[in-house]
Amino acid sequence: MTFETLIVEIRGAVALVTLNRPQALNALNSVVMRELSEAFKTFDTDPAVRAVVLTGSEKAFAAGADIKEMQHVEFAEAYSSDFLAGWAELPNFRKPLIAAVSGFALGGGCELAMMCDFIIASKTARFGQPEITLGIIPGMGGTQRLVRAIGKAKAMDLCLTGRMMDAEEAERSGLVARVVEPGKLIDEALAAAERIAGLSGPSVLMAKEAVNRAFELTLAEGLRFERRLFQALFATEDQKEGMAAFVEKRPPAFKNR
Ligand code: CO8
Repeated sequence: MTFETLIVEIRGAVALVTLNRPQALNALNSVVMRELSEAFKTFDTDPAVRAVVLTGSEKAFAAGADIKEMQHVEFAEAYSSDFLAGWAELPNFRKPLIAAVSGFALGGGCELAMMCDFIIASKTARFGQPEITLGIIPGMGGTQRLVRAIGKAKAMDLCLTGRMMDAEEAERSGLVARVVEPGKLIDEALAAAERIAGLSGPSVLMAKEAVNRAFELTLAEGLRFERRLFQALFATEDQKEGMAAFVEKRPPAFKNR
């Protein structure tokens, strides 16, 4: 796959996607949006890709939506074209998706990281929603996913002041799953993705689907949904294999069915 704004490398069962607009600190323009959507559609239908890592550069995961591209947009045009709606497709990606964040993850960059299943951050990572300093507000989850990730107090602090938080604060707040030394970021993210890719495909997809439903459903409905998926997994060969392997004290050989 060849793109203008992305580098895609297939490493075994894992696709490593690197945002590649260094001249603009990986600012997210319409080309990035279109190319990411295209890449993820391909991964979704390619059985060889079993997990994805999304990263940026050492200096910036992404410094937000492209301000130069947005600068002259008018309301009527934004509303009629449902400006930015294309980004809403990404959370529909069904396979595991890890964000590996180094440097700035600001505005749309922080929102893009939050669309991933979890975030592994380098100690150099800085997260923020600086839209308020531009006379706008977050437009792709900064006022919604951030509240669910770190709670109202911190989300309000970030959205109203536009300040950045470092990796340590982000981990403490629950935005980030792991913080690693700068040179170890990609290795750690790839290792996590490879570990997931080696597990049973149906249970991995169902685990992701069930966790995401927690954001949409009441507790009672969520628990019922989880239980039905749990029960369904007993129809898979991989459940028989996983449990037999445990009992026989050997590694499982999953077949993804
Ligand atoms: N858009 C366009 N260009 C950018 C952006 C951006 N968001 N961020 C940086 N750049 C460009 C700069 O203009 C500069 O280019 P040039 O050399 O041609 O002037 C180059 O990248 C390097 O940037 P700096 O010289 O500013 O680098 P510094 O190290 O001095 O500063 C900062 C780094 C602090 C990250 C600074 O660049 C900055 O504040 N950037 C803007 C951050 C921001 O406000 N982001 C929010 C944008 S609005 C938004 O994201 C709305 C979200 C809507 C939903 C999107 C869905 C995904």
